[in-house]
Amino acid sequence: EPSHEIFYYGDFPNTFAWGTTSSAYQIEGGWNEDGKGVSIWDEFTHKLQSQISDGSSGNAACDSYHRIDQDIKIIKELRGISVGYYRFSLSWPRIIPTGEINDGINQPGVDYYNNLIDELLANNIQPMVTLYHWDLPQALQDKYEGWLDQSGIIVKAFADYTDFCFKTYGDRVKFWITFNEPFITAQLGYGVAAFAPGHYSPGEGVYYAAHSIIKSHAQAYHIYNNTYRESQKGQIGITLNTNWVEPMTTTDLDHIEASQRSLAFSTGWFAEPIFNSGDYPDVMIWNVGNRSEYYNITYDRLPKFTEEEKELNKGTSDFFGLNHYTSNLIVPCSYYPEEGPTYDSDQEACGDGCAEWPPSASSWLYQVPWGIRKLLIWIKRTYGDPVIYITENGISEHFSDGLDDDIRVNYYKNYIDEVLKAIKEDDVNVKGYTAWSLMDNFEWAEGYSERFGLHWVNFTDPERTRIPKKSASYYRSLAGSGTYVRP
Ligand code: PNW
Repeated sequence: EPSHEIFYYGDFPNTFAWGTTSSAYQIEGGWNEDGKGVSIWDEFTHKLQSQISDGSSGNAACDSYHRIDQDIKIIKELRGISVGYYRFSLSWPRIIPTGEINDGINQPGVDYYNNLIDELLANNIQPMVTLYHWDLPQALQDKYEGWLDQSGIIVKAFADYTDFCFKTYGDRVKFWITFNEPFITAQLGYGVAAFAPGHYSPGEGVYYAAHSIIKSHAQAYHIYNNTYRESQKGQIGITLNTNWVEPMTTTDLDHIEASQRSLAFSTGWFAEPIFNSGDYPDVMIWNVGNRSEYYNITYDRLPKFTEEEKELNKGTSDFFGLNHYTSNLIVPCSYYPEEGPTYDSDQEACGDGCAEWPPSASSWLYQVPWGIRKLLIWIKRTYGDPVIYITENGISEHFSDGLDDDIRVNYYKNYIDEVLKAIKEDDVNVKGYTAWSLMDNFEWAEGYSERFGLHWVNFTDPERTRIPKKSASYYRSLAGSGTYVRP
C-alpha cells in the first residue's frame, strides 16, 4: 500500500470515488463519420486555423471513435482497487446532427455511446456523463446564434437532447453533468472569441450566453428530476471551473473586496443562481448596472431572471462539480475600455498567477496546491456545504515531453494531499476526485502542444498508441488505497 505514507493526514474514506476524464471533441476524432453533424469546434478549427497554436484540429484526435477497446484497456489498467469511474462527454451533433431532435437522430452515434457505456460497465467502471463539453451543433449556431439565443429555442433544443439521453442511456448512467465549465463557453466562446464559436461580444454576448446556459441547465435538471429520477435513481448536477484567488495583500481591504468580486464574477455567476438565491450575485448586478450607466447603456447587459425562473434555477444540482487547476493573485483595478464595457472591466478586479509559483506548459496554470484546500473551504461556506465532486484537476507538459512526468506525479501528490486535508481537517464533503486527463488529447486553442494525460499518446502513429506515464502508476497506487468503486 505505497500510497498511504505520503499522506500526512491519514487515509481517504473508504467511500471515496476515484476517476479519470476526457471530453468528446478532445479525444474522439471521426468528426464527419457515420452521419455525425458538424460542431462549432469542427467549424472553428477548420476555418480559423490561426486560432489554434499548432494549426491542428480534433478531426482525428485520439481516434477514440474507433478505439473504444484501447480506451477501456487503459482505464481498466488504471483501476487499481478503486479507480471506479470514467467521466466522458457525449457529442450532441453525433447523436442529433442538427441539434434539433425533430430533424432526426443519428443511430450510429447513439450506438457508439451505448457500446462505450456497456463496455465500461462490463469492466466494472461506472460512467459519469457530461452532456455538454463545448461541441455545440453548428446548425444551432448558424440558425439561432447558439447560446446567444434568448428566445427559448436553444433552451428547448438542449432540453430535448438531454431528455433523449436520459431515456436512452439512463438505465445504465447514474451520474449526469449538464454543462462543463459554462464560464469558459460564455467568456472564451462568446466574449473574447478565443474558443468556438469565436463570437466577439465581451460586454454583452458573454452575459447572454451564460443566461441561456443557466436556463438550459435548470430545464435539464427538472426533466431528470420529474421524469427519470424515480425510476433511474441517478444524480444530476453541473461542473464549474474556478481558480482560487488570493488578495495581493491581506492587509488592504480593497484587495480583499476585489478578490471577493472576482469569485462572484467567476464561480458566483453560475453558483449563486444554482446553489443559492436563484439569481446572479448582487455585486455582479450592481457592477454591471453601474458600468452600463456610465456608458449610457439603457438595456440590461446582464439579463434579468423572472421570479419564476429564479425558482426554477434554485437547488438544481445534486452536487457541486468542481474543475480546478490553479490560483491567482488579485488587485482592485478600474478602467473603462473605449470599445465599451466588458466582462473583464465590469469586475474591477484584475489577477494573474504569481511568478514565484512553479509553472506548467500552460501559460495560465501555476502549481498552487494549497489553493484547492482554500477553495473547497470557500465552497463549503458559501454554498451550504454541498457534496463536492472534483471533476477535473491536472497539469500540462509540452508536446516534446515523455513518460517520466515527475512534474505531474508531484502535482497530483500535492493537490490530492490538500484535498485530503480539506476532508479531514475542514470537514468538506468531497466525495470524489477525477484526474484530467486519461490521456493526452486535443487541448483546444493549444492543439496538441500541451499534454495533460496520465497516458502518453503518439499522435503521429495512425494507431494512436497510448502508453502509461509514471503518473499513471502513481495514480493507480493511490486509488488502490480505497475500496469504493462508484461515484
Ligand atoms: C478545462 N483557462 O478547460 C476543460 O474542461 C478541459 O476540456 C481542458 O482540456 C482542461 O481544462 C485543461 O485546460 C480549461 O484558460 C481551459 O483558464 C482553459 C482554462 C481553464 C480550463
